[in-house]
Amino acid sequence: MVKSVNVAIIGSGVVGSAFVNQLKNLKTAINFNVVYFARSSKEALFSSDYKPVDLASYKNASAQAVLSLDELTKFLKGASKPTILIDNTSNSTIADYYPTFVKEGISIATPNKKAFSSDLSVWNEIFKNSEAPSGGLVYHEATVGAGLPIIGPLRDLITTGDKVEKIEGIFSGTLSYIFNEFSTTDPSTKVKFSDVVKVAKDLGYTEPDPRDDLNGLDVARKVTILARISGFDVESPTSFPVESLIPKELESVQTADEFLSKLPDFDADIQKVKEEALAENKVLRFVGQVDFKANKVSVEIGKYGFDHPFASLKGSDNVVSIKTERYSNPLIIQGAGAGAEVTAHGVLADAIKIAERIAI
Ligand SMILES: NC(=O)c1ccc[n+]([C@@H]2O[C@H](COP(=O)([O-])OP(=O)(O)OC[C@H]3O[C@@H](n4cnc5c(N)ncnc54)[C@H](OP(=O)(O)O)[C@@H]3O)[C@@H](O)[C@H]2O)c1
Ligand SMILES: *[C@@H]1O[C@H](CO)[C@@H](O)[C@H](O)[C@H]1NC(C)=O
Ligand SMILES: *[C@@H]1O[C@H](CO)[C@@H](O)[C@H](O)[C@H]1NC(C)=O
Ligand SMILES: CC(=O)N[C@H]1CO[C@H](CO)[C@@H](O)[C@@H]1O
Repeated sequence: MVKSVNVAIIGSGVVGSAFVNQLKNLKTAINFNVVYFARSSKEALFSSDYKPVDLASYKNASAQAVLSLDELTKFLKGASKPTILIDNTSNSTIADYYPTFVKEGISIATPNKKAFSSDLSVWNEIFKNSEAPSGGLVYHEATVGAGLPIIGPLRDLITTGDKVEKIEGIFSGTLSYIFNEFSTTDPSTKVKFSDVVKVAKDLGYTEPDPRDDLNGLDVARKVTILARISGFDVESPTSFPVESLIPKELESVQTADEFLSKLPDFDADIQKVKEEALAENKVLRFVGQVDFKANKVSVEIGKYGFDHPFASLKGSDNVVSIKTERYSNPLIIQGAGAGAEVTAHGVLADAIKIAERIAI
C-alpha cells in the first residue's frame, strides 16, 4: 500500500508559492495530502473530512476564515494520518506555538527563523518535546543560508562525535552583495558605501527599510541557530556583540528615504576602514562567528586576505566555513543564500525527510 502523510501549509507568498509548485510536481513513493492551506493570514482552504486541497486551483478556490492555532492543532490531530506543518511566514506568534505543535505530535518543516533564534527556553522546549516518544519532528534547514546544506551536515558532524572549533560565515544575501561590491581586491574600485546600499535597494535586495538589513539582527539570528546546534548556549540574538552598520545619528530618523539621503555623510568612516584593509591586501566582509576557543559569538565587519574564500565571493552568495576536530582544514559551503526556489527546495527536502520517517 502507498504510504501517506498530511501536510498543513501556512503562507503562500514567494516561498510558499514556490513550495506548492515543487510539491505539485513531486515524484516520491509517499503521498502528500495537503489538508490545510492558509493562503493568507485571513483565508484558509480545508474541509472537515480532510479531503486534499486541489493545488492546481488554490488561488481561486473559495476559502474559509483561518483556524486559530488551537483549532488548527485539534483539526490536524483529528486526522488518521500524521501531519507535517509547513510554516512559511515570519510570524512570531506561530513560532511561539511550535513547542505545542511538537508536543501534540505535529512535525514541522520551516524557513522561519523566529522560533529557533528567540529565547533559549523556546529552543529547549521545542527539542525537548520533539525527543518525547510522541513528539513531532523538527527540520529547519532553510533558516540559515536558505536551501544551502548547512544545518543538516552540521548536525551530522555533531551526532557522530565531531567537535566544532569555529564557524564563520556570511549569512545575509543583502550584506554579502553590499560588501562584495563595496570592498573588492581591485584597488581601482572607487564606489561609495551609500551608493552600493542605494543600488541594493533599487534591485530589491534589501528590506523596504535597508536599516532592517544593516542592523545585523538577521545575521545574529542565524548565528544564534548555528551556535546552539554546535552546543554554545546562546541566550538570545541580542545577548552577544552585534555590530550595526547604521550610524548612531541615523538610527532614529523617521523614514527610509531620509536615512538614505543622509547616509552619504557617513561614507568617510567606513571608507577609511576599507582603505586600511586594502593596504594589508585584505577586503571587508560582514561576518557572523562562533568561536569555541575564544568562547565568543559575534557579528561584525571582518578583514580577509585576498586569497581567503570569503574575498572571492560573488553577487549575493552566502558562505560558511566550519572548522571541527575532523575538518581542521575547514569545510566550506557556498552558494545562493536567498531566493524563493532555493528556499522552497530546502523546506520541501525537509518535509520529505520527515515523511520518510512518519508516513503510514
Ligand atoms: N525569501 C528568502 O529567500 C528566504 C530565505 C530563507 C528563509 N526565509 C524565511 O521565509 C519566511 C518569509 O520571509 P519574508 O516574507 O521576509 O521573505 P521575502 O519578503 O520574500 O524576502 C525578503 C528577503 O529576501 C532575501 N533576498 C531575496 N532575494 C535576494 C537576492 N536576490 N539577493 C539578496 N537577498 C535576497 C533577503 O534576505 P537575506 O538578506 O537573508 O538574504 C530579504 O531580506 C521568513 O521566515 C524568512 O526568514 C526566506
Ligand atoms: C482563476 O481566476 C482567473 C481570473 O480571476 C481566471 O482567469 C482563471 O481561469 C481561474 N482559474 C481557475 C482554475 O478557475
Ligand atoms: C501571526 O499569526 C497569528 C496567529 O495566526 C495572527 O493572529 C496574527 O495576526 C499574525 N500576525 C501577523 C503580523 O501577521
Ligand atoms: C517568503 C514567503 O513566501 N513569505 C510568505 C509566507 O506567507 C505569508 C502569508 O501568506 C506571505 O505574506 C509571505 O510573503
